[in-house]
Formats: sequence, structure tokens, C-alpha cells
Amino acid sequence: MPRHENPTRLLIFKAQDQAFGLYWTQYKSSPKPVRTSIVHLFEWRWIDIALECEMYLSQHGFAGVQISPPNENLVVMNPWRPWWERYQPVSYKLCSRSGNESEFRDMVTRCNNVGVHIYVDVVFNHMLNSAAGSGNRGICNSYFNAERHDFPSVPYSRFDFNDPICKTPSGDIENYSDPIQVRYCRLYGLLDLSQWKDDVRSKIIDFLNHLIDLGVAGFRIDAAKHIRPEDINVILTKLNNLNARWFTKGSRPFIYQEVIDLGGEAVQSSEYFRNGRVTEFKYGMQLGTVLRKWNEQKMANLKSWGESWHMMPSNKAFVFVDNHDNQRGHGSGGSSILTFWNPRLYKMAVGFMLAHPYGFTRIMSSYWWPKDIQNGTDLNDWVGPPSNSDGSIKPVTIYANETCGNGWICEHRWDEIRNMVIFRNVVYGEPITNWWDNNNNQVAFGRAGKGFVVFNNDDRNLLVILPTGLPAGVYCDVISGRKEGKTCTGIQIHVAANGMARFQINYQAKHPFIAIHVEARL
Ligand code: AAO
Repeated sequence: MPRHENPTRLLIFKAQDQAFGLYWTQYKSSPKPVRTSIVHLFEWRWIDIALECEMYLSQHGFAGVQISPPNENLVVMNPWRPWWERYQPVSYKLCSRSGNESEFRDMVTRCNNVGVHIYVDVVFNHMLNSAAGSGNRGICNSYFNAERHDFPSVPYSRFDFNDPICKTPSGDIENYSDPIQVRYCRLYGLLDLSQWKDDVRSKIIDFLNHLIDLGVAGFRIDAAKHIRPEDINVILTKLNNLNARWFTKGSRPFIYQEVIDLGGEAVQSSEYFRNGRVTEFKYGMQLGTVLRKWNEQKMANLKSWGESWHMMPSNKAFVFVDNHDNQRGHGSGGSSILTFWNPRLYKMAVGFMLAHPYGFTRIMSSYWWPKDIQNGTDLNDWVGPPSNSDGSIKPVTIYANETCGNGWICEHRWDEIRNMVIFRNVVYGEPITNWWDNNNNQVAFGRAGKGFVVFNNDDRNLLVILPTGLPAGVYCDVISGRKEGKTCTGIQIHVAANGMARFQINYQAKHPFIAIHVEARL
């Protein structure tokens, strides 16, 4: 019997008409914790994801995994096998460097069986680059002719693309302030599909329904900004309910749409609220600015963090500190974006994101690449996943200390991040209480008696006694360690009967923040 022993412990997904979220439904026993974050295992192989679900993600409270595009893509040899070749579809066959359909099916089954769900990065705004030549074959040998817009494996023909509508000289998007160009011209020269046509819609619907029937729980809609929201809506309404083998009957797929909108865009995030959640790119950009103390920003200003920082409503927001694009200078967010390359500030940023109630959270899990910044640009921003000489992706090796090898960073396995995923589950649904700050870069806040966090991003030590709102007891800090049996492997925090507790964080401490919650109490 899989770990997921209680068959009534099922995820349900509320109807399309309001905030999507992960909910737990009727239990025979007392309510179990919810799971509230997903991790993007960028470029991982399906067999490695299946193992990660069973050996790690399930027991550490992760709700799911965002996987890289699973369908057949162009093989790019110059530069050599860039990560972004997977954003140039050739067909909807489940065949890529991450694995074949059988391995995909096995991954979804094994992850679902342990309560960790699969969210697929789906690319249906476009096919491959118009200049990808004629008479070539995709990674799984499907024929295509880019010049003739011919993709017989779907099938798509020239009548399925927007070229006749786009009026720019290049055929590409040349000006983002023109919504017609954004929707009907080519993004980066990628052949732009006509999602307003039934013939195209039906192919996309079939692709997504095949994934749903295999057991996936939802979708990241790539380049959603370049598709009319009404066309996305038609497609979504035609999707099957989630597979009843793992989901409550009638459950709908969880949707989050990639729309880059830092303000002032002709195409705005709010247009897509009707379909589900939307990526909030202001989140990572602003949080990075605050933690880097740029523009005279300081953590005390985070007291108002959320919609008053010009961000979308929390129940529509899909948030992250960095993503696969902006961690390497693609997409949006600029130089303030924090990544694994700056681990101390990155851990604080992810820790703050997971402690704060705003939005639905995704954690990035990256691979190393030979960064080569020249004139502010990373010349190696294209470098693909750790791979062998034949282009096959290297396995994710796991060391005895639970970290990863073979070039995989595995931020989701860093102690502070892993333990904050559980913190977010434990405090889910509770508002912020007991906010404190020193009017600079030392802040603290509680989550209504379920948890409490303290951050020191100042250039001086923190030593305060604060009201935590927590019940009295001895708590294990889940940043410097964790609760193991009847002991804390890190520091202990004593909360008095009146909820007061003493916190000390030296400004050069290895762990610049403390987090305690009611499930880490001795
Ligand atoms: C590759 C090559 C290209 C080549 C192309 C075709 O790099 O040189 O022409 O193949 O052969 C990924 C890579 C691309 C890659 C592509 C296809 O990032 O480099 O092209 O695969 O292999 C726009 C889209 C957004 C998109 C983002 C990268 O709106 O959807 O560009 N992200 C997704 C994926 C991404 C993928 C694709 C889409 C394509 O996450 O991985 O591309 O499937 C403004 C606009 C944004 C726009 C950005 C970048 O953003 O608002 O909508 O994103 O520009 O073009 C400030 C502004 C902000 C601005 C930002 C960047 O922050 O406030 O608005 O600067 O300028």
C-alpha cells in the first residue's frame, strides 16, 4: 500500500471560477496538513522525478512538481543542445530528453501514489523557429518542414499559423505596446499558432487531455501572454476532469499562466484572471531589491508586502523568487533577481516567501552552468542541463547528506528551504500577527499562533524579546536544524506562558533567520 494510505485524503480543486488552490477534503481522521508549494525540477529526467517524489518530496510536504515540456522538440546543435530547445515543439508526442511516454506515465503514477502531483509546462503558443529548415526531424524523429509550416505528426499546416495576420516587416513581435503584435506575431521567430481556430484548439485540447488522462494535476501555460485569454478559456473548458484514480471526481486542472507584466504593458496579467492563476513577476524583482537593500529599500517595508506593492490579488498570484528564465537573464526581472548563485540572500528570500501568506508558491530547483558575465550579459545563458557526450541528461545523484551531485543544485533539498515548505503547510490559512521591525532590516512576524519567523538582514546583531503569539513550550528552530524525536538538532527557542520569547541572530551568522512552528515543538 503506497504511503498515501488514507484513500479519503484526496486533493480537490475548486471550480474554475475562483482562486485555484490545493484543498484537502473530508477526512475520516482529524484534518491532515495541506501541501502548499510546488518545486520546478528543471530539466530533470522522468525516472529521477519519480524517485524524488517517493524518496523525498512526499515526506517533506511538497504538493507537486513542475516538469519541463514533455513533448517532442527541435534538436538545436548550435549552440550545443541549449535548455531552450525544449520550447520549440515539433509534435505533441511525449518524447524528450527527459524520457519517453512509458517513463512519463510511470513518473505520474508513482508521484500521484505518494501524494505529489505533476504540473506540466505546456508550450502551445507556437511551434519551432521559422528558420529551423526544411525536411528536418525532431528529437523523436518526427518530420517537419518549418519553411512550409508543415508538422504532419500533429498535424499542423500553414493554415494553422498567424502569419497572414501579423503585419510587422519581420513577422516577429517588434513592439510589446501593440497587443496585436504580442498575440499574432512570432515570439523570437517562433511559428505562431492560431488558437482562435477550432482546428488548432482541438489539437491542443487533445494534447492536454492525454496528459490529464495519464494523471497530471495541472499546467503552466507557457507564453500565455501571447495567446488571447478567451482562446485559453475555450481550451480549458474543453479539458477533462482530473483522473479519478487519484483526484476527487469532478476535480479541475490547476492552471497558472505565464504572463510577464511588470506594469505598463499593453497586455496585462488581469486579463488572464478568468482562467486561473497568473505568474507575478513583480514578486521576485521587488523582493530581490529589498533584500539587496537597493533603491533605499529595507525589510521593515515588507510589513505591507502583498497587493499594496502593486501586485495582483493573492488568490490569483503564482509567485517565485526566481524562475528558469530570469535566473539566467531571460524573460523578466532584471539584476535584482536572487538565485542560488547568492545562497545567503536567496535562502532569506525563499524563507520569507514561504513564511508569508501571499500567493501560491513555487520553488526553483536548478542545475549549475559555467556562468560567463560580460557587459552584464551571461554568454552561457543557453547552456543546457548536465549531460553526457551523446546529449543524454545525466542522472540526479544524491549524496548521503541529502544534497545532489552531477551538477544538479537541488535548492529544494537545502535544509532551510525544505523546512520552510513544511512551515508553510503548518501555518496555511493563518493571517500575519505580531509584526515587529527595527525600522531597518530586522523583522519578525507570526502566523496566528501556528508559527513565528525572525530575520536579520542588518549589519548589526539582533537581540530582542518578542511576543510570538505561540503557545508556551520549547521550539526547535527549523532553519539551524530540526526536531528529531525529543531533541532539536539546531537552536531551541523557549516561549513563555505569555508567548514572549528571546531571539538572537548575529549579523554574520550562518543562518540569518529563525523559524519556529507548532509541529516543531518538543
Ligand atoms: C531561442 C533563442 C532566440 C531565437 C529563438 C528561435 O534564444 O534567439 O530567436 O530560440 O530560434 C525560451 C528562451 C528563448 C528561446 C526560446 C525558444 O528564453 O531565448 O529563444 O525558449 O527556444 C517573452 C515572453 C515570455 C517568454 C520570455 C522568454 O512573453 O513568455 O520572452 N518566456 C517563456 C519561457 C521561455 C521560452 C519561451 C517563453 C518561448 O519561459 O523559457 O523562451 O517558449 C519583455 C516582455 C515579456 C518578454 C520579455 C523577453 O519583458 O514584457 O513578455 O517575455 O520582454 O522578450 C523588463 C520589462 C519587461 C521585459 C523585460 C525583458 O523587465 O519590464 O516587460 O525587461 O526585456
